[in-house]
Amino acid sequence: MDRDKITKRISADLKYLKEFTATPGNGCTRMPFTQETRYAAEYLKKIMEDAGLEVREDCVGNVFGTLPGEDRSLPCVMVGSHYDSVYNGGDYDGIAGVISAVELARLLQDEGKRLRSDLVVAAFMDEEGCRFGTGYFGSKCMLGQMTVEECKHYTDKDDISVYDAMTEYGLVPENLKDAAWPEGSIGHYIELHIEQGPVLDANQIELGLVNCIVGIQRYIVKVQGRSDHAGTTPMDMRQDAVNMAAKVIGKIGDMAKAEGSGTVATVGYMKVTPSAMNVVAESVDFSIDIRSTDNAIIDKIASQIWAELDRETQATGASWSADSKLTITPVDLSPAMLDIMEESCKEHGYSYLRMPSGAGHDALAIGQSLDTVMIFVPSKDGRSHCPVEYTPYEAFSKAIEVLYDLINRV
Ligand code: HGY
Ligand code: MN
Ligand code: MN
Repeated sequence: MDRDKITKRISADLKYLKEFTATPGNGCTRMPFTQETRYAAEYLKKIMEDAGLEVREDCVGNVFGTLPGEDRSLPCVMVGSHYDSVYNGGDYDGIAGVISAVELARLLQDEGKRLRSDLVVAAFMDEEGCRFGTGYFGSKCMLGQMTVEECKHYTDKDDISVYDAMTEYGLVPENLKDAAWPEGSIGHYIELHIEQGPVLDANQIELGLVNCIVGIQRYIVKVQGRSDHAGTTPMDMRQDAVNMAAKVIGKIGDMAKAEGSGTVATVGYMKVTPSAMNVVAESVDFSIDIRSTDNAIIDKIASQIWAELDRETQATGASWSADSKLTITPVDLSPAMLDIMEESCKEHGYSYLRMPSGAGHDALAIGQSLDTVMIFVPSKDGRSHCPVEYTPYEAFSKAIEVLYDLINRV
């Protein structure tokens, strides 16, 4: 297979797409239902059409391109990823998987080949959940697992709901159910993604064959204290929300470390109210993201955090609450597709490692109910979700070669 041709085509697309960011010069910021996703969607539709695919954008912003198979009544092979990003993220997370899927269609066209079933290239909206605190929005809509009520519930930092953002974007959230694919219409889901961690790069391994994906629980916690004068209020009379939240937050990392086996817990977002130097904080909102391949460990850490919040708030007569943003269990991926990919790696002489994914991906949502697999390419120094995220384009061409074998053999 001409990997230079592959590298040349995907690099041209990725260089073009990285311009669709709200923070030029400071990483990729392509939030769902924004001008940036609109530009990216139009570009994806164009290159899918150029590749001879039947193209459509669904009622929630997912973009699909279909290359008809020999028997269109068969469940399709879907290959894809997401085209939104985190704030100030990298140029490869999600979008490189979408472009790699388009490249698979181009390769079939170059060879005048057809799969037995349809090949569907999928570009999902709002996998990251950064703007609204959700996650896997587009893929969950495809699975029929999102409701209009939830769209009204989830809001961004400016208190704009998913519902209003979709409306503003020109969509009709009431049509949400139309995004669901018929039961049995998707036979396999395959996702190529950057590893976003250090394992492949540190060990100089070319490809990761992902055998499981961690479960995730995400919350926004509010510690509700009382605002007071910072100078005149004695220390034993305070309900200082920052002081209470900090004591709990300071223990979360050690809770995860104590469990080992790749368990992680992260506080990535905090908001202090009223946030003034001479005012004892009235309240603190902070995020929690807990992940493990063992769901019981995730539940255990959540319970430990709730117990610490009880302890700190009861001591001062304050209170706390937690708003659940995401709860999704760990998923084991397709042994059969892993075996096909392993065979292909051996044929091509690519080094590979069967490994878990600490990042979520649309495959985590889809793999709960469908035959799913992922393939990783190395992330330089393990860095991701930041502007320095980097993977050489030729690394993708090896993964695309393995996926080309997979879609022809599955
Ligand atoms: O957060 C994640 O695991 C993924 O990057 N959305
Ligand atoms: Mn991501
Ligand atoms: Mn991603």
